[in-house]
Amino acid sequence: MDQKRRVKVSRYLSRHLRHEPERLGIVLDPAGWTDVAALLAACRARGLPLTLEELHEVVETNDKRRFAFSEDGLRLRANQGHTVEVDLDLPVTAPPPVLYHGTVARFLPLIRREGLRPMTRHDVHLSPDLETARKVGSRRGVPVVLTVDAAAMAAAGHAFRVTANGVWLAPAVPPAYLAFPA
Ligand code: HQG
Repeated sequence: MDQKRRVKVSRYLSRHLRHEPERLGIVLDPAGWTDVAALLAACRARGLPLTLEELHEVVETNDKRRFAFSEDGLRLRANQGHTVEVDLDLPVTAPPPVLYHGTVARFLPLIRREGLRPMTRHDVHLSPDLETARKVGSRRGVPVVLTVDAAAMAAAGHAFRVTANGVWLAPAVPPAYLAFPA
């Protein structure tokens, strides 16, 4: 499969496994899993025919490991980024001392006032390194990277979780824990 088709399939899967399963006619269980056979049948019926081998290729080569198979390989889910109600059942985990959040300048006035909020997602997404945060911010323009004092937040009782693909999640980040670039 060429890279262009991989990206197309990845976007298609993200859309339906995170946001609009009903549009494809698939069902997600409470933890976000969908049946692989039903998923492939739905893709075929809706005009994006995909073999099981191709699905494995997309999942395994995905640049951000956006998807994961269940251990028995019969179910698939998105590792993070949902807007539909799902409980990924990730354990609370001690974060690294510092995390990063990539955004753009136009959001800064509100972020200074109210901190980071999950907006349409379930959690605020935080990156373990600067480079990843820069990439996240650059989806919207010139990236601005905020530094999160995760150690202080955790010490104050805020819960952090980490997804299977290394994205750190927090319900919110109050402004007191944010450092803004000069
Ligand atoms: C901003 C992609 C105003 C926030 C990425 C961000 C990531 C506020 C936007 C993942 C705010 C939300 C998540 C506040 C936060 N006022 N704006 N109080 N608090 N914002 O897309 O973090 O390719 O929901 O800075 O790579 O950009 O989908 O979150 O700009 O990992 O796998 O509101 O999505 O991964 O945007 O990105 P998003 P995000 P995938």
